[in-house]
Amino acid sequence: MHWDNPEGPLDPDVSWGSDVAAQMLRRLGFRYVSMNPGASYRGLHDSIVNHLGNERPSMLLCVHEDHAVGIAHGYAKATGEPMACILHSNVGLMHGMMGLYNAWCDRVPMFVVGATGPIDSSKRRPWVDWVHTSADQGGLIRDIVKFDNQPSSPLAMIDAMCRANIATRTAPCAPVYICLDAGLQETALEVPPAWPDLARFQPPAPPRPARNALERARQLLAAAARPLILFGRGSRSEADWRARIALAERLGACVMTDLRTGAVFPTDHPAHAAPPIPSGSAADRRLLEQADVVLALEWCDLGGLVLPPGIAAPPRAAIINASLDQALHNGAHMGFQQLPPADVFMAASADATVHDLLDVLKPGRRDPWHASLIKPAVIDPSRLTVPLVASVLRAAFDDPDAVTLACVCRGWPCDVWPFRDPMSYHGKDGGGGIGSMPSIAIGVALGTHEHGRHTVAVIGDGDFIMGGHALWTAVRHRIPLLVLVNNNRSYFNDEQHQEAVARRRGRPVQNRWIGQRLADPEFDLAKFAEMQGAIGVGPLRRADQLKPAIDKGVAVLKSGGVRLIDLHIEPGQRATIGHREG
Ligand SMILES: Cc1ncc(C[n+]2csc(CCOP(=O)(O)OP(=O)(O)O)c2C)c(N)n1
Ligand SMILES: [Mg+2]
Repeated sequence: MHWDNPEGPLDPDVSWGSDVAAQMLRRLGFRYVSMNPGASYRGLHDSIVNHLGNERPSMLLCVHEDHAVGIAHGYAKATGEPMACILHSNVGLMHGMMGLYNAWCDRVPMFVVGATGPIDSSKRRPWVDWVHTSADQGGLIRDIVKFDNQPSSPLAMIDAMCRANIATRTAPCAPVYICLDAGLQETALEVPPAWPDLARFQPPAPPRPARNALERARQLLAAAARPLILFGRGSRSEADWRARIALAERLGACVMTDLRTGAVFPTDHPAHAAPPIPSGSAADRRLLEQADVVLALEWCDLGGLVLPPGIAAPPRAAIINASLDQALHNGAHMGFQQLPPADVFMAASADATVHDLLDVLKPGRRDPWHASLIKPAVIDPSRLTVPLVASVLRAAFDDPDAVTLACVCRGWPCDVWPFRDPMSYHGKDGGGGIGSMPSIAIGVALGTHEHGRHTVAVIGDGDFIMGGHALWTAVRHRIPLLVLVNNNRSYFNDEQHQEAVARRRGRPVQNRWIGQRLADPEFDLAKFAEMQGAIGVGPLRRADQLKPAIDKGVAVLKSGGVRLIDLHIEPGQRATIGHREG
């Protein structure tokens, strides 16, 4: 990766308000900061460059604040750690807001630094400082961050940044926002502040299940003949991954996972009994109807799974729900989903619950009670389909299990490409805000590259066209990435919605494409990539073009480059999911 080195002597003295904020970013351990520049934080910008030497943190220059947030989001998905991100005044914050909403819904940590002012109006430059000053800037996003603060002195800055750091890293995780007054940033300090001992300002360990709730769960699970485990959000740790497998094998459970969240359980394990598509498949329903105990571990939408529209009553199974999510529910947005019923509700970390259950359940090993309902994908080598793409891509790597899929498009065949470790796949955008996946994929690549993994992102054309100018940042900072665009020249998800509405109303379904097709002209995505310094290939229209293009793409990825392959996949060629999204 590549970071810009400043020239000339660094100023080691902490002599300006913004030097304190820059020092705190370093002391809190932030290695990178994604940003788009702006005068509201010109003080902090100078401190990062000329006081810290653009090192720990190093700046990742983005061409849109949505990218700055998305990259921090992807980095958190891959590493479980927050990345810092700076958003200029109210306008940069407004640009970054959709990404923040995605990050909030995805429950990832993120340390967002903002700026406003000068709050002291006598220090404001005419016009621009006035339009870029808001009375309560944090109020724009208060509903989608865990903590926000606008400190008014260097000591208050230290306090606020320590507190925000603890908040964002405490489960359930979510972004935090510290807004720095431009006037305070540019105030000369008489003496540098005393730094806190950060070892004494660490986040608490995630809460474990209460003893009586754990005992009740143990009894239910020990007596269960057909336990079903729903593994939702979980850590990236190998030890937690192994513990989940051990729990499923101990109980003889069937397991479900969800493509909305990152890999938490091997999809090719015999216990993994249903395809990991978002909830609502026929296989999901069959398992739910037969299970006698359901153990939900931070499942992202338990209410929607057990009581979707059209289902009159929840399954008969006893439901054990371990989740911390309720700590983030507020009245502003309904991302808390439908209220799920629970016979045992544990306000506990899902991963801690797995370990605690293993401690109290009798040793042993049982086979899953139901054979897998995952149907093998049909691969027709003569047609350019998503399953063919998956199988050609997999064959192109010597060690495909060392590849990280930042994201996959609809219809991705998890039997062709199983997830076998916590770094193999990183889930969706969290809030359903499209345009974010290119940036999230770059953040994932940044977080995984140092672990020797290669990152591939499979992105829809609508999503890519909205946010694809994020590729420039990957090229600029030498973050290797292979992007495959599943290009059906359409917002196809929404074509399906229009078709459904027309059917219900007895109107012509053939008009479903109007206001949806991305054609006449078609986007030239290869040029779009080339324009940003990446290598762009395509459009590929025939199946026989796939292997040579993917083989070259993998070679570019391995040599540290950024390559995009535009794949023209016929509209309509994707798996239908239970509930359409969007
Ligand atoms: C910011 C935003 N705008 C619009 C939508 C509505 N929407 C949901 S999916 C979708 C289509 C995405 O197109 P593409 O990435 O090409 O995937 P496809 O459905 O074609 O597979 C749209 C427009 C959204 N979810 N977010
Ligand atoms: Mg599309």
